[in-house]
Amino acid sequence: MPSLTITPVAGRIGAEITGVRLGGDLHPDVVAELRQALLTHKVIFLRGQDHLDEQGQVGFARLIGEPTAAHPTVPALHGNAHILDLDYSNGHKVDRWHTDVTFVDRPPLASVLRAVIVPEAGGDTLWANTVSAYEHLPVELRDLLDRLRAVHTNQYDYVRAATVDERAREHAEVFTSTLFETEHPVVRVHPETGERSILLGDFAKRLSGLSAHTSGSVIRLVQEHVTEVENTVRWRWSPGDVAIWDNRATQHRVVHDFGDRPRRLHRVTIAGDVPVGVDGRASTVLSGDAAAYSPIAA
Ligand SMILES: O=C(O)CCC(=O)C(=O)O
Ligand SMILES: [Fe+2]
Repeated sequence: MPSLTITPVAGRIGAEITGVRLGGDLHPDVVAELRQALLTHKVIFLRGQDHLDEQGQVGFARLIGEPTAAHPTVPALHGNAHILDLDYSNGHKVDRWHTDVTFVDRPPLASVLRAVIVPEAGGDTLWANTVSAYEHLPVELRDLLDRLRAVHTNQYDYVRAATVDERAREHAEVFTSTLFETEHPVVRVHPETGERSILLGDFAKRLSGLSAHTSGSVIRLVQEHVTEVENTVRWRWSPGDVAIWDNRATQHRVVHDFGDRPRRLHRVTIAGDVPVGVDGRASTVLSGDAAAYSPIAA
């Protein structure tokens, strides 16, 4: 079995992996190595996976865990119930730092994103390491965040998108068609590594027990810290590239600098567990039932 190579891309996050042809038939030893690389580097990149189609992408994802439905509210790609079609010409716009699907009580463990059509330049994606972000905070701030909880909701982009254009408004209507609201700890304990990780991002709307004003200030302060460039990696896509991130230890966002040029990616998310805070308290649902979206990972 040829062994794979792991080359870090940035100082604190991201690694490129070569010597692997992704698919549903990967050797368990290779899957174990990929999983370990994911835990260590938080996001891993594999170029040249042009052979992968939707089925192959889902088949590979199954080796990592159980695929979720495409999304709690957005319909799947026609023909495959697990694929979210991120087609930016459809009014889709996710240009804010976020962790995927944190408005439910069981955000995905990982996301597997495959580039189908990308502009020749522009449309890179950024990831931030929410574990190193936590570790680089002074202990006084870590202590504060350890004790906070935040309410995450999918009702976030409706008003903003409504001012954009018709396609974006329609997308927002679908996105928010069922209200989901979950209270998560601001610091979660990673179920596999035991690392502490900041759980915020753009779906976090307020901090429990604090005023809207104070919540906004604290969330902004933490988000600025999480997304400091030293804490990030940036990927320049080619068609056939696959990025896999640990959704329990990262935030990400697209760089929306490609105007109306076509850009289309397919995403599969893998079922995650219910986050647990430093005090042992799990996240709690305030609104919406995510059972049809995803099982809870053991
Ligand atoms: O389009 C991108 O680069 C990122 C989209 C995104 O947020 C996701 O795939 O979860
Ligand atoms: Fe995302």
